[in-house]
Amino acid sequence: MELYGTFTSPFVRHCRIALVEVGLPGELVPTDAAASALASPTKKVPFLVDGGLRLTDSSAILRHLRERSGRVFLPELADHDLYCLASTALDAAINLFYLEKEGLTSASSAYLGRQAARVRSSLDELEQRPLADALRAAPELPLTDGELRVACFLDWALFRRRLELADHPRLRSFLALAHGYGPFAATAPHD
Ligand SMILES: N[C@@H](CCC(=O)N[C@@H](CS)C(=O)NCC(=O)O)C(=O)O
Repeated sequence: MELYGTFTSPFVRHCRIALVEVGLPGELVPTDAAASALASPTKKVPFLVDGGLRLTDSSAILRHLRERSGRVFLPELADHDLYCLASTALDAAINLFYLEKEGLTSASSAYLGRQAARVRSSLDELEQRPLADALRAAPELPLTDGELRVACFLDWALFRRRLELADHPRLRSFLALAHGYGPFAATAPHD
């Protein structure tokens, strides 16, 4: 099984964590934007090749990995919503990141302003959600996929200096807990 992606992408990171967790043979094939533009119809990473199966989105890849190890992907509705909330915020934050590299900012576009507001309000909402902070008695337990998506989002945004968590103490302590989880720590973003 080959997972194509970069060492910085939070979507790829979530799949790398799942690959470690499920313990199936598989490897990350480093792929830059130019290569993914040729190799995947979405022109995004991650994408996955497993024999004759080709998957083009992290959600389908995670479902495939979880199901291959006999688990149900996102079995709890609340965790599924958490996953979607973090994914939407992450999509918006990544769009802003790419567009700002080209000189387009939330000050110059009403739509980008809404994207920035979406990231902020999602962060405020995440601060209120029950995450595996001090509430979780056994920190060595794997995080849920909703929680992993939140952790991948936050860690990427901090790595890229897209946000600070000064006003979000619960998210700060949640992320500290995630850093204590081996597969999360082992997949930290780097250029
Ligand atoms: N919905 C996709 C999003 C993946 C995504 O946005 N990947 C980014 C990297 S973090 C990408 O490849 N962007 C390239 C581009 O937008 O041109 C998934 O969950 O896999």
